[in-house]
Amino acid sequence: MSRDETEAKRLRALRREIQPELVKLERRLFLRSGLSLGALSLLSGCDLSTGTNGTLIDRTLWAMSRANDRVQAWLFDPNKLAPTYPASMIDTPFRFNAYYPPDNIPEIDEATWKLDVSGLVADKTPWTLQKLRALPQESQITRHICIEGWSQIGQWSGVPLKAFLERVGADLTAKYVGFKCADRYYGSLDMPSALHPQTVLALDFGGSALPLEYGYPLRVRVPTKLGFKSPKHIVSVFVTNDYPGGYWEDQGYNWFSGI
Ligand SMILES: Nc1nc2c(c(=O)[nH]1)N[C@H]1C(S)=C(S)[C@@H](COP(=O)(O)O)O[C@H]1N2
Ligand SMILES: [Mo]
Repeated sequence: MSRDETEAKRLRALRREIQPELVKLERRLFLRSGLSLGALSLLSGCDLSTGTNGTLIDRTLWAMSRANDRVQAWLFDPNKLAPTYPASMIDTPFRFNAYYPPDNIPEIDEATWKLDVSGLVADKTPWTLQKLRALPQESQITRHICIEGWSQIGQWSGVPLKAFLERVGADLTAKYVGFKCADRYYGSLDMPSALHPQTVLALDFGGSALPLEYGYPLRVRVPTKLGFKSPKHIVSVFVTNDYPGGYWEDQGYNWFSGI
């Protein structure tokens, strides 16, 4: 037997050995975060499921199965960044998704639209699009992962939610940031995820104003979480210690759903 064959045999045996541990680990990840290993690897940029370097994968999985506490801590690390991509990887056309078909996208009157701010904040003055555009903007190319089993790469730009919350004098020690939308959608984030450097109030998609179907005029974009945690067409932001839930969360989806 060649050295490679011996190594492959050893790794296959190792994989068989850790299989029950892996199944347990994946189950625990799913229960804690609502993520499969596949979705987790997409969000984290960590190739856990496929690849060419079998040795590395096996070692990674082995390490994960041995270090569950570390994996859990890593899952909830608010500073862990979602992977970013080059412009050449942007998917066009981008997929539309909502709990209704495209003909039901809410109509927004730009002249009267405003973003209401309420709850545990010092300044409750509503915001216009013009005022939001005057704040420093942040742009990123990230992967949007829908729990229904598809993912696409897009470019979103806007105001980092952290900068916005600081600007309105939000109580950053509060537990939740909630959002209400122009349709019947609503959602909420844990404060660490709201303050995450990649979480933005997006005004632009692919370099121009958000198209109607992708959340005009303002949407939340949270690349460290599954797509349903990014409400479109938002009309209100509030800071609270009372769990606000969310459209899908209240129907059983895992609330955290991120890394
Ligand atoms: N207001 C609103 N926001 C929403 C939804 C919705 O139905 N209404 N659907 C969510 C889900 S499940 C996904 S996958 C994304 C889809 O965003 P896209 O249309 O830009 O792909 O929006 C999220 N935000
Ligand atoms: Mo979704």
